[in-house]
Amino acid sequence: MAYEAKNIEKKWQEIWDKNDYFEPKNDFSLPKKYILSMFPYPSGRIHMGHVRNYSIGDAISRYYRKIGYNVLHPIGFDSFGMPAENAAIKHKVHPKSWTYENIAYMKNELFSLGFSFSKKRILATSDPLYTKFEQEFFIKMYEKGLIYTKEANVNWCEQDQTVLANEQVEDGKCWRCGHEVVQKKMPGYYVKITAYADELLKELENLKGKWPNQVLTMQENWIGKSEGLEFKLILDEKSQEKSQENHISVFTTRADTIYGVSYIALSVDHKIVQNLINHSYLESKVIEKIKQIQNQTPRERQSADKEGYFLDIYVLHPLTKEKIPVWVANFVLSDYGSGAVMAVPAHDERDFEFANKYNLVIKKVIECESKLPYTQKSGKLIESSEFSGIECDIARDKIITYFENKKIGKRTINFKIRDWGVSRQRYWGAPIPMIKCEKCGIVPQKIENLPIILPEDIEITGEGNPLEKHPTWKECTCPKCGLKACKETDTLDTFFESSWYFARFASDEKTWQEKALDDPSMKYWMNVDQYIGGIEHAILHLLYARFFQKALRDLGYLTDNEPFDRLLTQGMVLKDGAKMSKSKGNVVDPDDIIKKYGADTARLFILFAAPPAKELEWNDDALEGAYRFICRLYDRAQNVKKGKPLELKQENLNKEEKYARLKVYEALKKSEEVYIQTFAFNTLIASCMEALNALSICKNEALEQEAFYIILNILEPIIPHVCFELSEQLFGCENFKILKLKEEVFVKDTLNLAVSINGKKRAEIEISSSANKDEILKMAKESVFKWIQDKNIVKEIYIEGKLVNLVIK
Ligand code: ANZ
Ligand code: ZN
Repeated sequence: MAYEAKNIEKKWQEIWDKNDYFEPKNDFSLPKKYILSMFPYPSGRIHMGHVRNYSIGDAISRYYRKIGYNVLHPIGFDSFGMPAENAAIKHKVHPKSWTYENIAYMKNELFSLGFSFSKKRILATSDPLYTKFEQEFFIKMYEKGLIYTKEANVNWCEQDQTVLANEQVEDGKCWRCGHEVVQKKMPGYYVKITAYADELLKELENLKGKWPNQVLTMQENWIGKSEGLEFKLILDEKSQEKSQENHISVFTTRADTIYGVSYIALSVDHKIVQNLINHSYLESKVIEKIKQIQNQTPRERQSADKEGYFLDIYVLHPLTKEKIPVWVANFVLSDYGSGAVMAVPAHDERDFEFANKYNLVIKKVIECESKLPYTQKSGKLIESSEFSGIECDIARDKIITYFENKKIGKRTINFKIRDWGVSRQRYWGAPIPMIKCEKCGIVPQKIENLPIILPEDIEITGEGNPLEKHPTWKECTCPKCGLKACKETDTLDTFFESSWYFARFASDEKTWQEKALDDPSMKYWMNVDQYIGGIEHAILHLLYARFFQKALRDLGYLTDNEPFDRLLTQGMVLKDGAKMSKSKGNVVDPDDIIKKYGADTARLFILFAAPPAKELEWNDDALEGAYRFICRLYDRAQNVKKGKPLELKQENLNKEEKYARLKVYEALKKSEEVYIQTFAFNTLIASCMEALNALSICKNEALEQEAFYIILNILEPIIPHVCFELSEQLFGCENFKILKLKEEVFVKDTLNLAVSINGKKRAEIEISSSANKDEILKMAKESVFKWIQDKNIVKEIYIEGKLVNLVIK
């Protein structure tokens, strides 16, 4: 019988399915593991990145089941979003049918790879039942003040005709389509992620060692906590009159440089700038320039050449009372701190460049040898009145305290992270469950009326908001006053859906109809023990999900503080050095591999080709190699004696047999560390190959039997179909237990000793570990006979287990 992947794989997939092998058990007394790979977007077909992601998660899940854990390993589809609408425009299909056809196809592909997903807990985030509870969360958050509306400058993608959150703008471009993002003032709903900024930052600490450092650092920088001083600079009398304000607030992280301030820079959106424009104090040429800058994205402003205009107003320095000129400048961010900067050109790069360009005063206040700007945070203060001579770290604190004592400023913390804008002007998303009533204003839908679902008769042209253009959908009555009102026509950012799917998965599916999340399941299954997915979500999904966990905890739905205990970010799958992608035309279709070689070969290749966190370069030869390995394993198993393995007596084995058995047990030992700790599946597979090689020169039936029992067991989480098949053929059991390590196998019964003469190594001997000193010395002398035959040995030194040294004359 030769190896035939197709039949074997079909057979076992049916058996697993029939026996509900992969369903989590509702016995909450068992130890549990919740293993989750990020769910896919139903783009149409599974790609190699998915195969990698799910092969890793599957191997871990299968291992934990094997050692007695109750395992939750679910899958679903992140199924709202733009591509469905783009397909609708291009191919005239309805986004819903496009999506659900893709889901059906991809589900089949996933199960044909033998992934041990629960079938009862599959969900799609576009299901009305999912929308229902998502809208419930939205309303609960709104009522708690965690969601609010405001009109603000937003990132707008012309291509996708929709708003993007800050996290979804990468290098000034749309994360999805790569189109340049522009600024647009619009009303929208915002999630108050900033309310959790401190907690989101603090708890990164607890994730150290469990999440990749790179992800932790990216989140830390994104949250961007700065400690500093906020204080007011009073405008002189004439300037107050002109600007209609009496002061300017600034935020500085470098209070130690307070004596080096030589001008104040305002952002173009600062209230004072607007007031000066409104009262015609600025030249039309300047106003024109300011308008231009206002239309740029923050990023464009940052990368442009420094540019600004003197506003012909002055503030007084809070300590020296000197007059300081006020400028408007393009490099000052509108929505950070107070949108105004105390500029210290001697010690700040941007301030320096600006001062140079406009010939402004540059005043050095930290002692340094190097040329200006000197931006390091070390050195003693100079020209700083009573603070001169103090190290700047200490001075910074002293100056803040001084401001606080005089009640002219306060210690302040600023975060870079901004609230998450979730309104999208697209059709294929969860409707925002809010109503606009002329009398009552903005009113949430009633919980009992959820879900608010999408109309199916819709025209999608790619222009304008489809729900807004629908003739009747938005008509409704106000839940508060009963008058005619309007439904909100924006839908939710799809990251809203993926922020809580892991908790939904953990709920008993029998409760799915009635409630969002069921308590006993949340307490038992959450949080996710091992999460696996791409690094591209480092600050998008992974940050939103952490926020949701905390918000849902505070709304009483969940108890854990963090959603994901451990995180593995798998590396990309490359071909010819580039990421596999349709646009580059270098994709390998997993379906083709399954057809040609079978699912086990695909899985073995993907886990053997590289450690999971590293990039994986596609290699046809290695794929062939994986297939040949499975064929050989199968062929050799045909000659193994059938029946449960017998007890093996270590002392009855010869040298080669002992070595082969050692290799088998080494692989067994390694399996524990790999499946639980390192996930270096490639090294585990290599160990199994080594063991099989060592075994090939032995002719011991019982040893072979034991070895196959163990190796099939170790490899089963990686190549499950063939391992189930062979273990059934050989041992008549379908799911067998990992054997305990036998310590005697690891006891070496021979060891190698170096033999030196006058300290110089001349030979090596292999001795039995039970040999005594006399026997060892005798063997040692024989091994170096030609060097000592006509010499006198004056001293014989034996260092136990290490070496023999003969001193001769
Ligand atoms: C004076 C100073 C002197 C500053 C110096 C830096 C160096 P982080 O660390 O990112 O929080 N700043 C404050 N508000 C700003 C805004 N709206 N747009 C642009 N820059 C702004 O940055 C804080 C520092 O960035 C602050 O400290 C302020 O400049 C500037 F040698 O104040 B500093
Ligand atoms: Zn009303």
